[in-house]
Amino acid sequence: MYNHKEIEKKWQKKWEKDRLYKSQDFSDKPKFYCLDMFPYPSGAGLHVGHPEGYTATDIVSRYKRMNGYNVLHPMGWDAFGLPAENYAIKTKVHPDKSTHENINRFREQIQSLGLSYDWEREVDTSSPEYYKWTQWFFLFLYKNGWAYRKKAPVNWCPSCQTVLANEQVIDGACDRCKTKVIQKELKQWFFKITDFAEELIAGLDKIDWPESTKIMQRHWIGKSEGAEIKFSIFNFQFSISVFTTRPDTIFGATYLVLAPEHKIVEKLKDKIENYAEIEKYVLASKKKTERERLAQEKEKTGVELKGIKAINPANNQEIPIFIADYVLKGYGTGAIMAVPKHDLRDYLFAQKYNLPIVEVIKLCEIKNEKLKIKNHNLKFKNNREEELVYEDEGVLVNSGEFNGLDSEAAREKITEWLATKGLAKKKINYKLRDWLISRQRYWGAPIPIFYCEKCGEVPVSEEDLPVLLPRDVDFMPHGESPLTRSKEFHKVKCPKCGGKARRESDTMDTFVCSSWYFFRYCDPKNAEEFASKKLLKYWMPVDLYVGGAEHTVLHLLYSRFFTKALHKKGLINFDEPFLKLRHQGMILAEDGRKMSKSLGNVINPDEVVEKYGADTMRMYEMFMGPFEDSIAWNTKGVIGVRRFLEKVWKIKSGIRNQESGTRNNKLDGLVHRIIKKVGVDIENFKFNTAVASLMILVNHMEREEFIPQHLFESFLKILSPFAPHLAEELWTQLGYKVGDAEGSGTADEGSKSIFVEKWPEYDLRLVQEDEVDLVIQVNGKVRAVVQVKTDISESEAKKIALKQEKIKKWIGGKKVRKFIFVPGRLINIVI
Ligand code: ANZ
Ligand code: ZN
Repeated sequence: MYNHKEIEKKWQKKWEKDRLYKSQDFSDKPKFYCLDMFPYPSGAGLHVGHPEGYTATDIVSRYKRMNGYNVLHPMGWDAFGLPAENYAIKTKVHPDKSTHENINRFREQIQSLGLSYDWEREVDTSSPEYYKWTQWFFLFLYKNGWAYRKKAPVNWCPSCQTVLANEQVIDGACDRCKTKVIQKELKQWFFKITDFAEELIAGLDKIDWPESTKIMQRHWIGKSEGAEIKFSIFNFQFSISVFTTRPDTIFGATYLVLAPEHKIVEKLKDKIENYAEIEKYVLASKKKTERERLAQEKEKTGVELKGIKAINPANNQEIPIFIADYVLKGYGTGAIMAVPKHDLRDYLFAQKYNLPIVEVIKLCEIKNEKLKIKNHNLKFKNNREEELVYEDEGVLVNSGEFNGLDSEAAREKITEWLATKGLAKKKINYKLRDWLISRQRYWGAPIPIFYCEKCGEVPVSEEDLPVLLPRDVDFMPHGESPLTRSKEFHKVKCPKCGGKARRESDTMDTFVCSSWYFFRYCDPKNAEEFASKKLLKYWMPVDLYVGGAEHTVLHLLYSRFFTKALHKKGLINFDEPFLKLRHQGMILAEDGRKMSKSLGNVINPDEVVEKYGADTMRMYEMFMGPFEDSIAWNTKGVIGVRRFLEKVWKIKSGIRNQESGTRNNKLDGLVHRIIKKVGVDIENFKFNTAVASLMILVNHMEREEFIPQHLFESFLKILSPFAPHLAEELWTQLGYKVGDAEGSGTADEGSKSIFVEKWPEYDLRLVQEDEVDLVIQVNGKVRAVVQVKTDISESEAKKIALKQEKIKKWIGGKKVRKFIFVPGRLINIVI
């Protein structure tokens, strides 16, 4: 009987004892680095979604090993983070304790799935051995001018007296107490990811990632090309620069709008007649979050700076200047030229404040088909405003000497023209902002900086790392970083002058920890470097990276940024960390909804493993459907997979070890075809069809009186990445000694696991034998070729031939006079 409980535990122990999955640093074999996104060890334990990706990488890892690769397949823990701290606030359990309990549970759960990780490389981002190097990365960026401090707003809950992460702010209110969240300015640390904007875009072209993820990254970086144009202020020495992507519309710019925080507002104080009103507006907009300010549906508000005017450099007209919160301080120059006829936001604003609307771009119907189509889409988008606002490109009107040019040419010409007068320059802007890494939190890696009364900001020297996270900290919210109150932590002297100093009390965003963990796996025990150059050179870049598509834009971007920074400084010889990326789809509950505790529809992986076995669980998750698709759990499907494995177990009793020569021809061909198919499917992440092929094969074998052992062995080998425990068990039962799991401690001489076997080769002849190209002729002329079974009958061949669209066309409704059939080769239709 197939007793999964006994088999699975037994082999898991044995594999661990034999260190079967240990990766060798350096080897003659080609290397393959196969990585999972490491989990956050949450209190809820493993979710059935985790094993989906983990099984996929496990299959690939086992397959690659059997194909002669030296595989690095590690696992670890993204252990710092807010949930553990919140849990601590609620229950008073120290985050270190709860986190490590969770890690132990996760590890056990993962191990129960028989995943082939090299556990000797396990990393835990909350351990000092690890975060020492997270701090090292901070210093590395700092020394190169890529880490700096500036004031920035944080979400602040006045009732909880604490800083909130963005995800803790729900509809502008504190997630916990529902108090309205305000913005508070704090001095915080940033990483200068913006220095790498261009490289981060360019690099995407050379990596094999899902197109949708690349698009999200490009979008996030948000490159836009345009010009900075100077508008002088009437009767005043200052001018205002605007950033625009549409210099072609400048003759239609009928007013300027500044962000409320724009510096010039203060400079113009004496000139502005309604300064009190302006100040009030500025104050009010400071209270809004950026998201609120940008909300499309919100009515636009603003105030005119009375008493001053700007001059449109294209037509020298005097135009009014407003401040309005729909213009953001942090983007472009924080000022825009408003073109109400051709920009919807400007249009709505102009309507409200009665400002002139001038048309300068017209759709040219005859000249340009493409524009017509674009315009059609726009109408669809804007519906009501469609006649009034034209946001697309076209031909210039009301634009002096530029009339008649198309937008693209006009952008160039107008920018050039203004540039000769020193009023414009080409400019590229990025939406990407520098990465704010300060967290006013306890459970994270301390930022290795001192503040000295005399010397100011002083970096901790590398020899003094790690800056240990003090253990006895009151992490209850008191309105400041919890580390501020640790006396122990601040008992320090300035390393430069020996004077009075204190440590930075913010910790780092946990995304910093996860931006470099894949380097650490290459050399996890190294105490001198985050990883040795040699090992990085050997193992990196990651050949295959698998994880969910949600929440990964930032992680993937930050990891690429770290890689590019190291590369720029010559510390590594590659500049993209993840060559190939794949995302698994989401596993939904049986009812088709998202699994959630409150809906009570969560499937517990432990129960599935307990009841049906890890091999069933693994194979079922691979069989559910295409790997990237979101699919609902189905217990009937689980049972089906279990039955399949039981069949495999039963078939084994029909194995005959026969002399060669007595080949089972039919089965031979099928086995070879499926060896090929499973290999190709694994390479292409088509695990579901690989499992389906294995099932077809087993159904055939079931019908055979006996099965030659060599064929069954091949079958076991291709089954083994999917159902490793069962395959190993049957492999030994066939007489391959793998040693006794409870045995003497050392692996026996000659004990050979199925996983050190070679992936079976297929016989090209046998693969092809089963299918042939059937040539279809009409009146002796070749009109089509189709793939058919080798042994196709005449009547089947006729049917297939007549079904082909091409053939139907050639026959054209005429009567068929006769068929000439050459078995396995050709059919000729005579009309
Ligand atoms: C004039 C104009 C005419 C514009 C027109 C658009 C259409 P992207 O593509 O996102 O870079 N803009 C510039 N800085 C801004 C800021 N700080 N806050 C809000 N809006 C800002 O968009 C660039 C366009 O967004 C710029 O081009 C500017 O409006 C606006 F028919 O200038 B445009
Ligand atoms: Zn000092």
